[in-house]
Parts: sequence; structure tokens; C-alpha cells
Amino acid sequence: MVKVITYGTFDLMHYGHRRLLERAKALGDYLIVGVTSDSFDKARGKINVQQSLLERMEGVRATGLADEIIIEEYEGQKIDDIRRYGVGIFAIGSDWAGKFDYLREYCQVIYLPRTEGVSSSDIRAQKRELQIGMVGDSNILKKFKKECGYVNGAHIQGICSSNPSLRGLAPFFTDDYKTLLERVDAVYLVSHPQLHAGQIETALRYGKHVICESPITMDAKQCESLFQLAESSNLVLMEGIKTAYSTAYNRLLLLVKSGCIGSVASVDATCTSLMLTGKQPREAWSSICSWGPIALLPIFQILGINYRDKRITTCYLDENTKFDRFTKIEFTYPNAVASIKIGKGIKSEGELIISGTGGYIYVPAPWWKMDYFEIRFENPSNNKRYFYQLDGEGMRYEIVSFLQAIEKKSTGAYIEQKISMAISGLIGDYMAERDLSKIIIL
Ligand code: C2G
Repeated sequence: MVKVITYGTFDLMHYGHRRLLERAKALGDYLIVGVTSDSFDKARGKINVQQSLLERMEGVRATGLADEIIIEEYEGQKIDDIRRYGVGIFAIGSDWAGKFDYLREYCQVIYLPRTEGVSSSDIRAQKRELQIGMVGDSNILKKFKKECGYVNGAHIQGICSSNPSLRGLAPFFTDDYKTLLERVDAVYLVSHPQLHAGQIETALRYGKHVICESPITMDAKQCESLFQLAESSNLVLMEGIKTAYSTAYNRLLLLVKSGCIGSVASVDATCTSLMLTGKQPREAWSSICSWGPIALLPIFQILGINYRDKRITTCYLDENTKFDRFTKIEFTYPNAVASIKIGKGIKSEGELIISGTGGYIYVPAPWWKMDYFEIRFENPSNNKRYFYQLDGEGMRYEIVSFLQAIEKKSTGAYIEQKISMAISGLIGDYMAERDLSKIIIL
């Protein structure tokens, strides 16, 4: 019996896939189809896949051509599979011509001509593109535009900004927010945090989806009512903290929740950066607004939002500007403690440490761009290291999640609404100088 094996993502199963499977099957007596896992696809840069692994496997099963379906999870697995299943022929589309010649050492390799005129990317693109408008003056907009280029179905249609240097980024440029709203399906907000609440509400009332750089607002109640407005209008309102979308960060959360370091006793996060030379210190981009939400995220996601008390120590740049150059917040929970150290204009080691009763997790600087972490134990020989691919610092995955949330009409956010509310509430407390001890640096 000749066993044939082939591999693929098989997203949105189409005629080209079916023809490939038919011809592969005809080469032998038994066809094994390897369907790529979601994380393997992500690691090889395929981030636009629309269907889940289960849906894609079901698509393959429904063709009735596969005698066996397996999951492809890692680089190099093909060699293992060929040996394990006693495969005689490896078949794949001609778009891979030459790429799998190394398998000739183990079996026959056949490249089958690709069917022209049909592809999953075309099918995805046939769905109407989401026209996105960007709002704000920051250079982050350039990054967002670049990352949208990697995401099928995301198109930057316009910009609302007072920064003329951003003019070339999109076909349409305006300094009037409502004019922008009329031309787009969704907005990405990187404006001054104090403008967020008004801009979000207007966008939702115009029937537009919103992705907003953190903090969503500076008040928990206001944040809650914006989420309610989004929900009742069938629109997506999503907080944009790109770290939340990194694979490594998500795996870390799951490991912590599954008890790999015992009970968590402390979460300590540090995020700092120097100020760009020539930039005027503006409150909006001080430590608490730029770094606060990111540093708070692992604390709230691991220990929850019901801390017993908090103590904020902050250093202003000078007496006139309420620009916090450095802030430290300590939290007490019933069974744990936590702290953040954030700085804008000072530099420190940007690490994240999660301490538990059985061991601890260490994420080296800059932890918010996490692609690697380590679980460490009393006996170092038990330590484990975890590596994951991170594209576009997480922003690319954030855009994919935003589009999926819109498509699936779900909140889709990796950041729960109650956490967004807690972040908004804490920044509100800071601004209102609650629980705050100040140190002025002259
Ligand atoms: N295919 C084809 N004609 C098309 C589209 C796809 O013959 N119009 C073939 C591809 O060449 C591939 C298979 O269908 O052999 C599955 O295609 P994809 O789902 O795009 O998967 P791909 O990324 O090619 O995965 O490591 C190799 C991968 O697992 C192959």
C-alpha cells in the first residue's frame, strides 16, 4: 500500500484545495492530510487565517478524500510523520517547488501544479475591506498603518490629525473628526486620553467600531457606559494594549493560571522610556498615561481588580507641569501584593517578575514586547524556557483580533471589559490625586 501525505492550512476550503487533494490521493492508496495548527501558522507568519483548526479540519474531512487527518504543529514535523506513518509519497502544490526537496531522503516528493485563479487570500479579500480612520498626532499612526498592510481586509482610508507630517499616510486627510467618521467603518484612536471619551461616544453614535489606545477613559463609570453603548449599538469597542495580543504573554497567563508556579504571591512590572529629544513634556504622554495601562495589565489579569488598597508615589518633572516622570504604585490584595514602576525620562530594567509559592516567572526587558520567558525553580535544572514568534510587537495580532471581533460580532478583546474599567478608574484616581503622595523634583 502506498501512503501519500500532504499538508496545508486549508482555510475556507476551495476548489484549488480540493483538486490538490484529489490528485494527491490518486498518487497512492491512502491519503494523510496534515492540517496546520493555529500557532504553527502564526509562527510561520500566516496570521490572516479565518477559520479555526477544527473548522479547517472539518473542511478537509468533508471532502471525503482524506483517509487520515493529522495536525501539523512544528517545524520539521514532516520528517517525523513520513517515518512514523511509513509514507511513500509527499505531495504539495507547485507554489512550494524546490522547498521540500530535502524530504527526498525519506520518500518520493511530487510537486503538483497549483490551480490558477483561486486562493484563500482572494476569498478573504472578496469580503468587504474594513475602512479604518486613524486619529491623533503621534508617530504610532505610522506603525499602525504599516501593520495594517499585513492584515487581510484592513485598509487605512483616512486620517484626522493636526500633524501635517502624517498627511501622506492615507488617501484622505482632515482635521475634522466628524468628516473622517463619515468616510470610514472604524476608527483607531491615539489621541490625547482626555479626548477619548468624547471621540469614542461620537464614533459609536455614528455607527463606527473603535479601537482605542489605552486608557479608554479616565473614569471607570464612563468606561462602562461606553462599553454598554457599543454593545447596544452592535459595535466593537476594543482597548489597544498590544502586549495583550502577544502569544508569549497569553501563554504566560495560561501557565500562571494553571498553577505552574503555585499560588501567586507578587506581580512586579517595570516599564520605562526616555523622552524623545526636543519633545515638550505633555501630561498626556507622561508615565502614568503612556506606561500605566501596560504595567497594570499583568497585575489585573493575574490577581484580579479587587485589590484591598494601593499606594501611589509619584515624581513630577517640576511644580508647574503635572508631568510625572516617575511613578510607583503598590497594591495589596488579600493574599498577594503587586507593584508597578513606570517612568518617562528615567530608565530602569523593564522586567516582569511573577513570584509564586512554587517558583517564579521571569520576563526580561522589554517585557512588554515579550517573545520569551522563563519559569524558574529552586532547583535550576527544573527551569523551563518558552519562545514564541512576535510580529509587529503584537500590534498586528491586535488588528487581526479587531477585525475578527467585528466579523464575529463578539467583543473579541483579549482584555476583559472589567479590566479596561479598572485601568480607566485607576488613572482617574491618579489624575484626581487620590491615594497619591507626591515628590516634586526641581
Ligand atoms: N493549492 C493549490 N491551488 C490553489 C491553492 C492551494 O493547489 N489555488 C494547494 C497548495 O499548493 C497546498 C494546498 O493546496 O499544497 C494547501 O494550501 P494552503 O492551505 O495555502 O496551505 P500552505 O500554506 O500551502 O501549506 O508546510 C507547508 C504547508 O503546510 C502548506
